[in-house]
Amino acid sequence: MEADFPFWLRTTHLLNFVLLGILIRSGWEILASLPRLWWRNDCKPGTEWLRFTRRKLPQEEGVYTSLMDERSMSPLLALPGKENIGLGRHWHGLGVIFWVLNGLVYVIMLFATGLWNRIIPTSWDVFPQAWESMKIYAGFGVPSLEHFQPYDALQMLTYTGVVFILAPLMIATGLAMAPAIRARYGWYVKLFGGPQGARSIHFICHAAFVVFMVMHVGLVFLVHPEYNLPRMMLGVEANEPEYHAQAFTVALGTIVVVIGLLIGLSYWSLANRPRTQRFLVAVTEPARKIFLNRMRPRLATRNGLTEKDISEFHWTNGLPPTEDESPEWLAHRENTWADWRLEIGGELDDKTLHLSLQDLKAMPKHEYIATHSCMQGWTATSKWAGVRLQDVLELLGPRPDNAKYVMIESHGLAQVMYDNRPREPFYAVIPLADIYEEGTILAYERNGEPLEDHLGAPLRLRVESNHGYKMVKWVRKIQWVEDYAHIGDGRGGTREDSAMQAFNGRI
Ligand SMILES: Nc1nc2c(c(=O)[nH]1)N[C@H]1C(S)=C(S)[C@@H](COP(=O)(O)O)O[C@H]1N2
Ligand SMILES: [Mo]
Repeated sequence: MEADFPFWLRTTHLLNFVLLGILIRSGWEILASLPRLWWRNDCKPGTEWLRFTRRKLPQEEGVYTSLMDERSMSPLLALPGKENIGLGRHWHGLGVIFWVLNGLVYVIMLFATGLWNRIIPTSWDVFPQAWESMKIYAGFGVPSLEHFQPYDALQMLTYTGVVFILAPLMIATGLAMAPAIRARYGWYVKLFGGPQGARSIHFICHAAFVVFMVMHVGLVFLVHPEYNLPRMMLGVEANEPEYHAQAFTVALGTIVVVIGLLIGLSYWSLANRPRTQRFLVAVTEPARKIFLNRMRPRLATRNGLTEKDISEFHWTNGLPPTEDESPEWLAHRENTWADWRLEIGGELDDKTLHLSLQDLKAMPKHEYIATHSCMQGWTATSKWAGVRLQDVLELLGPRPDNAKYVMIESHGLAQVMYDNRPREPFYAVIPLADIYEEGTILAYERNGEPLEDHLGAPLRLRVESNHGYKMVKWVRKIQWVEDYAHIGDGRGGTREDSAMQAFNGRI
């Protein structure tokens, strides 16, 4: 009877397995980049509720970077493994896009074909019946076949829970971690207790998914396999032993092939990381363009943050320049920035200006409260103040026609280069839309105080719809550019180059 397990059901089910594999394995890569979970949104060291590292964190701010906390995972477990958070995030993005599409097809077909009534309970009797099944399983028994029509009460409840509660919660908490969403719909992120609540719930739901998958696969082989497997695998209702053997082989073979494929993706990814990055960016770019790139922050009105949300602790990524890295920056700091100048202007401009901190402070000041999020997973909420990037750029005169981006360079060097060449100055390229959004400032103050050294003194960039890696600290120079292909490795920023992140800092 083909209708029982129709082709669309078997196909979406198989794809779901592959895509969940991609999501879980790339999720582990992302978690490994900061192997700690918090409920507190400032991620203060020592307040984790769960950690996967023995490393003890210093309590002092600004001496330890999140990059130092990253763990290397085996490519057998994580996608791709070996400290490749950028590629891990891209794989996660690809997984999400296709998993959500596949899930939509499944749910639409479920209702279109009426098969929904097999998994969604319509009577309260399902609870006592499920309880009975549970007692049988607890005694290592198996409910008898007539309970499976085709699913028993416990299965119905579990499937309904996974499809209609767990999966949507996974999507909802995933969205709540995107900086672009947080800067625009702060109230939404507060529903989960803030970004760290969302991150922790996302992790707990993932654990539930893993437990479900293990039990689900296990029970398929243990509970009336001669009845289930031929229907699921072959779409036939046949209890003859030869069908059973065939279905068993197909089921086991499929699992082995999928696991092999998932591990293969890791090794394929690591074999040529720039190529993997290009491939994953190309596949995920349309979805990024449609959903995240349009979101603009509404800092003053809608992010819902108040003074009460300001963090007690602020993580650091990237330590202040040292004597070898920038003697110049150190000399300016000694001199409390009196002779320090921000250089603005470059190839596309007919003039170059040198602005002192006093010049910048004399310009209109913009101040707001926002939550910083590092792509590795930590967050911190602060009140930032500074001058709008667009106001500073206007001092150069009208924007040159061919100017498409602003390139921002730091006094500091990149923490690492992916191919181990000598470290180059940290830089980021910001597209027009981000330059003109509310809250894109060159900040010289945090929480009403001059910027501290580790936070980017004397001047750092803030682009609230983006992840931290776009927000250059210890800014030295800004200029209009037409393209970024010729800058660095041509990916639009130090973290894009070295960690192979997306050009757009929203994921
Ligand atoms: N010059 C420079 N700027 C930088 C970095 C860096 O390593 N060097 N790290 C970036 C990253 S990945 C993050 S998350 C933020 C961290 O900002 P914070 O140290 O002020 O918290 O700075 C960004 N700006
Ligand atoms: Mo970061």
